[in-house]
Amino acid sequence: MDKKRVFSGIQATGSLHLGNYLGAIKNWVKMQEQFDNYFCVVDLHTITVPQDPEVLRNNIREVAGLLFAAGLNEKSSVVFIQSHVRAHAELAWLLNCITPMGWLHRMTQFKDKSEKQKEDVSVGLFDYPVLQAADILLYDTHFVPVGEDQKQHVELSRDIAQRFNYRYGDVFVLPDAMIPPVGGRVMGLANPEKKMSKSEDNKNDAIFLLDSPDQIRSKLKRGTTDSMRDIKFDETRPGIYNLLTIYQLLTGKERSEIEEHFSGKSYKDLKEQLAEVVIESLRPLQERYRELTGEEGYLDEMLSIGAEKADARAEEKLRQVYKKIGLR
Ligand code: AQP
Repeated sequence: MDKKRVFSGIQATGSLHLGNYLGAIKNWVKMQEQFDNYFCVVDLHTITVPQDPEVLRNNIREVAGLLFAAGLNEKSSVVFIQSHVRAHAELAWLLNCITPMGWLHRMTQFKDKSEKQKEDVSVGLFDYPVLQAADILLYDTHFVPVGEDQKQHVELSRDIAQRFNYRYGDVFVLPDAMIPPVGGRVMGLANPEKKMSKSEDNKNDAIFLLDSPDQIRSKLKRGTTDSMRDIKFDETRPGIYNLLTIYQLLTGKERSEIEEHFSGKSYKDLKEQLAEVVIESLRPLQERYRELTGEEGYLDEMLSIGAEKADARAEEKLRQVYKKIGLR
């Protein structure tokens, strides 16, 4: 039986963090044998907010390297850089022409991000979800494994696909978001009311995947908690709840077992033990990252294999779309 197709993307807006890992990448790796996978560093999305060219170039390579270091492999997954496959930008334009502005005005991510940008907000940031729809729809994607923050965008991709199919006949598969039951929204350490984020100004808010053991210990030590004592999974106490959730995701233990383990212990104990769990969980990934980036030409070769495979499939879909619209 044919495997269902999965597509997901990740921006190169900065260093990847534990939220990106637990909400997305870890699940991509875990499921890669079960599905036919396309994973992409979405560099065209990344430039919807201002980027320094040299920093951007390095971030793109770092993110791609981390995807392989985390366990994606070129046999089970097509891993590539979005701008290496021209069909993404082309399909986005075609979809722009059938997407009502009102649909984009409702996107909460645009509202949040445009507030930060003020008068510099680009048309690209507003159009971000249409480019994302193009990414997903080009590959006949069934499932889009993402963190909770991306749910609304995946639903929009489905709406755009439906509108296109209604107007021109069946061309696109209707995608569904796939959100992990736990870990879909890892919160910041300094501000546990907000999700952990690459572009957050306070760099102590996120644990980055390439942080050193000392950085990890120090960030967790400063993490915001509360004035209570007991260590319980209580959603009304966001700091402790977040730390326990990270502990749960990395150890795979049951919540009751974790609460029992920390019964009578202090917040300091929790933070110290969690730091060691995070350090040990990231160690193999960090070692693999150093290995593969030290190997001359390895990353370029992997990415060129990925781009070639993605390009072939995307071109075929794009041809169908042009034909349906009446442009060919
Ligand atoms: N805090 C989070 N918890 C769980 N999942 C998360 N993701 C992001 N933050 C969390 C998931 O990671 C994948 C890649 O995200 P992205 O790079 O496309 O952009 P984003 O969602 O906007 O993530 P960031 O880190 O917050 O980046 P910036 O700061 O640039 O906006 C997605 O599946 C996302 O859901």
